[in-house]
Amino acid sequence: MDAPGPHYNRFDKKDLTLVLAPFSGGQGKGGVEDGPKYLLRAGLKEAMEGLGWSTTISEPLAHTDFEDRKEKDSADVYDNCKRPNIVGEANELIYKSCKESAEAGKFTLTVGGDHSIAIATVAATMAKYPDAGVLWIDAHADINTPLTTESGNLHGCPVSFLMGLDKESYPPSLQWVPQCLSTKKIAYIGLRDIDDGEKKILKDNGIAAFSMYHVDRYGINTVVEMALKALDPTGKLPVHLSYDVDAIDPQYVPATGTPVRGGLTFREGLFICERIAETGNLVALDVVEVNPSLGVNELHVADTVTAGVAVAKCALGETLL
Ligand SMILES: [Mn+2]
Repeated sequence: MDAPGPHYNRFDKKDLTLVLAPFSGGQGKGGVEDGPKYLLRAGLKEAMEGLGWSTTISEPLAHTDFEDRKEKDSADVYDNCKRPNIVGEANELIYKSCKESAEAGKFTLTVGGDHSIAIATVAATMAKYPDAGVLWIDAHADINTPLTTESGNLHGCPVSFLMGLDKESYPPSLQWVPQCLSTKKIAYIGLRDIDDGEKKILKDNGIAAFSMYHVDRYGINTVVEMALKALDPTGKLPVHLSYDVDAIDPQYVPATGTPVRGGLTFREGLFICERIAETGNLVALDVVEVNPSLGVNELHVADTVTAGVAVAKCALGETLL
């Protein structure tokens, strides 16, 4: 095993694509589309470069006004699902960018936007690394299907689309999504707000799900080890980290769409990233659900945005010493 500390031996060079995904159509609130802008303003790109990553920005959504369509296209519904057309189209564009990055042998860092964009990011990782596992850090499981979702917001459904759960219920605009993720290749950390339908899916499929109870019971270090083991007992396979900032307690990360009390401390949230970086297996990272519009004051916004940048820094090699 490598010495402690971050490793990126899977990459010949430290080349990184920073994919901007300013998309809010997976949920109803405005503002999360400004996440990338605020993260960049807080120095995200420079931080990556400071850690030795040659960073290229990719803007797959630059030519389509999805916000305008979100506002005006009231016909964009399918059964229970809200805005499936823009979710499907935006994800197709993001998928192309992420896949291109992965195929070029680069690390892919995607910043949202709401968590519906992980349909694209995970599918792209799986296209290049079919044996990869997904570590999903979140207060929510995001594994509703069109049949179980109560809100109809598709940011609560990306995992089910990737798995092909209840696939007969999918809107046409999402039928392109490769059903690439096995129920054995995802592990959750941070869960604390799960719908009844989701609980049943998690149980019926034996999905590795570590809630805040497990974090309290075993401590974050043991929980991360258990999650990694569940994905890959050998510790050798690639890992995609999909990080919803609402996993961290709203005390530290208040400006997010669906905050839930009782979350990870700031250090626990960063430790997960540091530890995954240390495995040398991380190939892609998503940082999602930073919503600058939902801060009650400037401090809320600054806390949340800097937490998002810190997640990326810790995953990409920053250490305390
Ligand atoms: Mn989420």
